[in-house]
Amino acid sequence: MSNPLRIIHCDCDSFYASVEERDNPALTGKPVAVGGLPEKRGVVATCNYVARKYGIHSAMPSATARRRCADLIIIRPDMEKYRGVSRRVHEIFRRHTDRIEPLSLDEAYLDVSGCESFGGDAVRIARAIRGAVRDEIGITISAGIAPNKLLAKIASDWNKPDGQHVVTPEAVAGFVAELPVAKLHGVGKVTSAKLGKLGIATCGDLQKLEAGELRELFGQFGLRLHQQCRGIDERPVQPNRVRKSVSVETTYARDLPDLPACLEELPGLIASLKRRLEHRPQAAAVRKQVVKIKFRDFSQTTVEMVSDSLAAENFAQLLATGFERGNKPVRLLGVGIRLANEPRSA
Ligand code: DCP
Ligand code: MG
Repeated sequence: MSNPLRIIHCDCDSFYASVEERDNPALTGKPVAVGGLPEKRGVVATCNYVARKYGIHSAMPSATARRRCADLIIIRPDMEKYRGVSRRVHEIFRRHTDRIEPLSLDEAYLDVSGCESFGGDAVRIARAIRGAVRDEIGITISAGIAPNKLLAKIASDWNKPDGQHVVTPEAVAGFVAELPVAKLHGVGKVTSAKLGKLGIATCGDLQKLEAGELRELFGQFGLRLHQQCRGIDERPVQPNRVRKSVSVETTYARDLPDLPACLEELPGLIASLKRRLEHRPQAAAVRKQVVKIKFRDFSQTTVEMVSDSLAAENFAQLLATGFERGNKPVRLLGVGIRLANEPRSA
């Protein structure tokens, strides 16, 4: 019988911050965040584990983070560098399998069933990957090893940072019993709240609902919940998953007062969108152009149009339409594109 432990979920530890620490040993042991500046209304992209002890986390305003820890060292992100490190991490993955599904720069699922290295032993493969990432790249990566994607992803968090955790088929029932429902794939705030009202907090609680009841409540997704809360997940690892959209956005230090001020920002945003696209591994066809606007009162709108280009005049038109909807000062602007599912053959 083939080894049931076939999925490894790999996730680098405090990724951007670890890369910065690697490159500047003087940072070792100090609280470090990577993100925007507090005085420019920046946010924390990530922070190291020393900073996490102060309650600092991703997406927190940098000003709040600095209040929680006066000594916090804040480093501006260097995306080019992180993309380079990500490519090298992926090269290490590929020594063991081609079946790799990237989730973000620092995270991927690997299907190692039938792999030759270590006789396909996922636990040893994970250990080898982690050793190579540490020795050759100089950062740490955690891994979860399990029969499926759902369990592997949760397991990679279990012994973070710099650890791994295995969920054997025998351990699945115990593993999910106390697991909060919010950890399941597709369960966000809305579903969690709906379940909470029914007194359901853990997968163990959720198991008490019949498939039919869950279907009543959540439709088709309810049936997947019925499986997921038992640790069942049949989603395959999908290599070459094509990203469906790419966008860039900026929060301004001072609100942009009117439409002309917004239009002035467009060329810069479009230029950085183009740079972002240049670094994509595969070129997919453009299907839509999108503009996102967040107003001073945090209300937000997006406008999109069918298009196969990045034409500046289209972005300008979308911006004008979106601005009209709020007609007040703007704190954030974003431009992006949606892509076709099929990669354009290069
Ligand atoms: N990131 C970001 N903004 C967020 C979340 C993440 O810019 N709101 C970036 C910075 C992270 C990277 O993506 O370094 C990877 O995200 P993770 O969620 O994996 O977080 P970390 O790798 O930083 O930490 P962990 O050790 O929890 O994986
Ligand atoms: Mg990570």
